[in-house]
Amino acid sequence: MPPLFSHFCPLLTLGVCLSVFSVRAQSTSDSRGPFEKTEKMIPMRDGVKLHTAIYAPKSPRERLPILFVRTPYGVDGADRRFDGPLKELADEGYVFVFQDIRGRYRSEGQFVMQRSVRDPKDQRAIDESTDAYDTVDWLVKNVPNNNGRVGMLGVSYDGWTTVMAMLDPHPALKAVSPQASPADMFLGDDFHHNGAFRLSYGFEYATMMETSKENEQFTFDAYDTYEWYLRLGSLANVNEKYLHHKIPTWNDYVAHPNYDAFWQRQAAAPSLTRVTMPTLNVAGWWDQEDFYGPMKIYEELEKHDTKRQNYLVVGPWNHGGWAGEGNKLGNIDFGSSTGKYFREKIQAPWFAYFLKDKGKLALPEALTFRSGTNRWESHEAWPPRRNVTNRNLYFHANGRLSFEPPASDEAAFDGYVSDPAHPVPYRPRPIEPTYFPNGSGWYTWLVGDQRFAHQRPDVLSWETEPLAEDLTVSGNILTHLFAATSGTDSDWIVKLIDVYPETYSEAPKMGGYQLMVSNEVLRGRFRNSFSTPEPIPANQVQAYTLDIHGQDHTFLKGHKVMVQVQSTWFPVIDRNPQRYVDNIFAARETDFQPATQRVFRSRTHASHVTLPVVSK
Ligand code: PG9
Repeated sequence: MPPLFSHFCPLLTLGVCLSVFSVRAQSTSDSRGPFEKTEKMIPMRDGVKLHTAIYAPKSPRERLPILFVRTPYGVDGADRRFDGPLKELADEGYVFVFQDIRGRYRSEGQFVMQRSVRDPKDQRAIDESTDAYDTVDWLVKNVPNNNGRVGMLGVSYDGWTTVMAMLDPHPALKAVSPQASPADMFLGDDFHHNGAFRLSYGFEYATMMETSKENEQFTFDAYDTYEWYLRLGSLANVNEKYLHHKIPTWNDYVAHPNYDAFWQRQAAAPSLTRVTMPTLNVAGWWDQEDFYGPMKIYEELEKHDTKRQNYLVVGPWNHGGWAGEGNKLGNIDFGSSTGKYFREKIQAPWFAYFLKDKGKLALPEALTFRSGTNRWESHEAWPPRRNVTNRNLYFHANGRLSFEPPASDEAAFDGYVSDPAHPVPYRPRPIEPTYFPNGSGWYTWLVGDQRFAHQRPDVLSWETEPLAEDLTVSGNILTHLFAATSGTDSDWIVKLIDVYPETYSEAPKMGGYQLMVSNEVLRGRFRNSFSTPEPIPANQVQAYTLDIHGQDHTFLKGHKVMVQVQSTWFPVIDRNPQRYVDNIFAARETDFQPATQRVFRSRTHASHVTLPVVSK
């Protein structure tokens, strides 16, 4: 990430922390010639006006399509992106339009976090879809020399506003690229994963967005937020001590601890019942915010994609990482400029094809970057079916992992004590605030070396022998855990890890590196239903199925495959009290208790990870 862009920047793909820059001059000039900037307050159907910045090339050679971004993060300084993440598109030639969504920055109206889709029976209702529609309608009628076609794109929140626009689109909206858009905040994106609350992100994002109309970060009195969140104690203290019920999204977390109508209505996934236009879905394998979302959006649209208009690209990126060069993420080197490749060879030609009738479309159904071998791979479907066989990797005694199932019927298990008073940090401390202005480990924690957790007494590990040949996994990875807890609720966290050989000659620093390739958490109370939680019967073996997500990765010859299991991941996940309480947000200090955990590896209770293995 260029230094200018590395700070406090929820929308990294746009490459600018818009809120910290002041407005630039009205006319901007670069190698492509000057852009003329105009600012408009565009009226929506209910009279609310939205602040919109329009950048039109001053002397276009032809009538141009419009590329439109809707954002809650402020649009001032958006033209800086023409020399950054939007360069390839700017070189191609578009009118660019950036809009502050309702209630944010200089737009009128009220901001609602991921405003849910309107009731179609209510003629007067508005949502992000109607705001996009009304704006597109105004743009095609009022922007001089436009060719009548509009495209939308954006990352994360801006990806989600793109998804909303495609649900019920204006006829001039012809192509969209939702990138790292969340699809379901309870099941897999920013605020919860499988019902486990993402404490640090949920708290810091809600306060950043809802303290005022502009981004405003919560001020911690500790550099190491691990310490701060631990001192906070139970979640009830958030409103009692800090927020005083003033942050609507925090109040929603508290009022909706289960997957109820509130979360189901907010989720985009159920609305994706038709493909309304060509759609380029983009995701990053190591997206620390929204990986579930783009994969789910692709999957849902794919069910209705009779005209083959739904595409998927997944690269070796963190959240919005395709805005940068993409050669490296943290310590991991991918051997080429994957971000530049995406922008130049995929995104720019894709929009030019649909908005300008230019060129040929050479994109396969799904294009994924395979880490390990570090190559782009084309697929006829995602998850791929051709040459892929599911193979189970079983947990054994003495930390061994193997494709052989356990033979013995003995109640064999490995165990640990999970203590919420001493939770396992999710990344090595100090854990700076998420969008800390002086840099934060947040952006790369998913590729961090897992050795810091490996030998902890509250983390279990199993690993294979060094591989005799490459092992490629391509598709969705499932974990089947047979586990018992002495408590009545528990989190189960599973991490699939590529262990580099100690004699890693090309890069000695990487010797023994433990690279997490897939991971997930399941809050035990939701093992049978996300809507109706149930206590876990203490000390009884339960079967847990946990989707630890898709991957396209080669464990190279000589590397080992490792699985780690633990029950805390703090403070990215709040501490499960490990005593069942109806609403974890109302738990008291006295509800928190250590629990003895057992993970079974017998013939009848054979815990394992199912890998989609590619045959040669
Ligand atoms: N991950 C951010 C977000 C999107 C939507 C809702 C809440 C958070 C973002 O980067 O925009």
